[in-house]
Amino acid sequence: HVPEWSYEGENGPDHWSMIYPSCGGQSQSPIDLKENEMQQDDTMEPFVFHHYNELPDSITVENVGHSVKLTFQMTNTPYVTGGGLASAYKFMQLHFHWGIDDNDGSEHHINSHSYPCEVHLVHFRERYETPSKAILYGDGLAVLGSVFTISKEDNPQLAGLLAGLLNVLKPNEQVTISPMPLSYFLPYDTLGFYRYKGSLTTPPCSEVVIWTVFSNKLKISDEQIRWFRELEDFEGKAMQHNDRPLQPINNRPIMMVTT
Ligand code: GRE
Ligand code: ZN
Repeated sequence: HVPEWSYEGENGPDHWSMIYPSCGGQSQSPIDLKENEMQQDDTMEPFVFHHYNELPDSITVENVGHSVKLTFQMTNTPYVTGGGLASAYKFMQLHFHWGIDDNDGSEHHINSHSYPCEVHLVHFRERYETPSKAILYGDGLAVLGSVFTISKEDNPQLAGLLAGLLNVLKPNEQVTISPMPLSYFLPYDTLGFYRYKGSLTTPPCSEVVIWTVFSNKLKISDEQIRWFRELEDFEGKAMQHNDRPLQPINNRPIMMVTT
């Protein structure tokens, strides 16, 4: 199976816009989040995370060929309000981006520093009813991103997920893993964050995302991150990295929230 896009070679990021025009747009993600070029916003109310601490009935892990995606089966769908968002955004899925080695792999950079891994919690605006309708609007999605730093010790909160990866080594494979709360994928302190308007970081690169990247970091060990790189892509090759290169900011305002 030859994919329409990939992270290397003929179908790599420089070529995405030939088939997916939005990928060549003016409000693309990811970007370098430089604090000295941001405006401080101390009027924004904090986020409120609803049902993020509840245990789901189950979690499905799927190899989607260019990443690994988790969906949560639960009675009360988690949703987020506050944090400068206009209204409620419902959780859809989370997925990861990582790099060839521990020196890079995060999609966003913070003060020109790249981190080895980044998780994206993708939400759609509830008033648009479905994800497919939401992506027709510039404020259709809210993605909450967190970068990881390397810890000496394994992060025990990731153990269940990483064990599951062994069962989804090939694209389209799925496995159910033991339930854990969505809050495991948010940093402990979510008060500090960066905010800007951007895009999906994968084709079709739709410019429909209100981005939040938390300034606090999650933790993962080098041994743990290696499991992600073992996953196979659509071409049967190891998914060594799936981080899109930095995109131009083009004068977009970037806000920094610390209160
Ligand atoms: C991605 O595929 O990486 C992605 C989405 C949706 C929102 C943001 C994002 O699928 O990075
Ligand atoms: Zn992503």
